[in-house]
Amino acid sequence: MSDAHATTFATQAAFASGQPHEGSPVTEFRRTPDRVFLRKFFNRRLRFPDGAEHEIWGFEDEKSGRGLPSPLVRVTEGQVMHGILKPSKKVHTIHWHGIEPDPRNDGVGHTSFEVTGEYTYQWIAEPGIPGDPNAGAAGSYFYHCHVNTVLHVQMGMFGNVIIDPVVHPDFPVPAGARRPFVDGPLYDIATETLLVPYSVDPRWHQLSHAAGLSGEDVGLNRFEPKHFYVLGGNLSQPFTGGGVHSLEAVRANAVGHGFPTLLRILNGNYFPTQVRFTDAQDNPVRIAEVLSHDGRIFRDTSSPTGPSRPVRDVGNKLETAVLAFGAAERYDMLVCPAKAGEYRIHVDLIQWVTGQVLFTKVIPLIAI
Ligand SMILES: [Cu+2]
Repeated sequence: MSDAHATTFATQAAFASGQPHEGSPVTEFRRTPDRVFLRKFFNRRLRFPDGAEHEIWGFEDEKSGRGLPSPLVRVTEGQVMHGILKPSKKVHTIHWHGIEPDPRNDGVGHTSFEVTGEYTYQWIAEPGIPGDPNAGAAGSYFYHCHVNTVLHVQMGMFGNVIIDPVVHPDFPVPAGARRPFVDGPLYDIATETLLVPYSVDPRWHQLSHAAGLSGEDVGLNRFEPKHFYVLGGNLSQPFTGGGVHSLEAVRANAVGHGFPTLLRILNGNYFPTQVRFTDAQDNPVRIAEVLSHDGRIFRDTSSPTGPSRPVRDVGNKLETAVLAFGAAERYDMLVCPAKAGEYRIHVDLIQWVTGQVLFTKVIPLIAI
């Protein structure tokens, strides 16, 4: 079969380098926003916790400073989100990874355009309905540049997206607590924590904006990390002041001490990564209860007519001491240490061909 309207490309390189560039395209079907986020390109050398300095590209807003990861986008289901991209001199986009808006607002050049001037991305997070596996957007996502994607994401052009649920009358929310999704468990706002493994191949950080796009071999098939970091921090305060936001410790509520703690993980690496929860003597402890993956809730869908309750509510809590995941994956979990004291989160970076553990970072987990 042939399609007279289809465009074909002689090579992958021709396809990748031939993206439509637009100056400042209009946002179609524009609505009054509930939340507006400015995302301006920057480049800057940043000093990391191991003393190394790397050239980093990222997005900043009016208050964030020039940091890594780029500032959080956090909205509530039902809100109209506007994300204003100002790419500076060259072309960039913002891809809203996992959100799935229409093509113009999804920031993928292959299906829309790359932006040279300014563009306002617009999307609405769909409200959840208790027991409905097909409704609701609440969960953890991320945004990143989708121009020369493999390079630009490694350069630091990514940030986290969190969508909070609407409050349903059957699932009220007391002060100091929140739910990860409309009929999810209550968690403690004060200890909610973000964990983002990220590694650096310094060779990549010397490449230029369009390196490899015209078919020349610049070695983007070889990722050889020399540094491994765990970014993130406590989400009860915004990350400000720029620089590298590194996760030094996790504070979590012990069972019975207030609402449990929610940990949100985004793998900012290209290699498989795993987290292991142990006590202070490095014995595995099953204190992580996994709630959702990539913004999708683990529900019991055994009945074709529903309701589809969270698996934890039908006797199938997903409790574990270890969790492995690949690039760009997100997991949301409650962390429920049995008693107050010191625990540990070990984060392993794994070579994707050999399976060898290249780096391990140990984050103290202080249960209170
Ligand atoms: Cu970019």
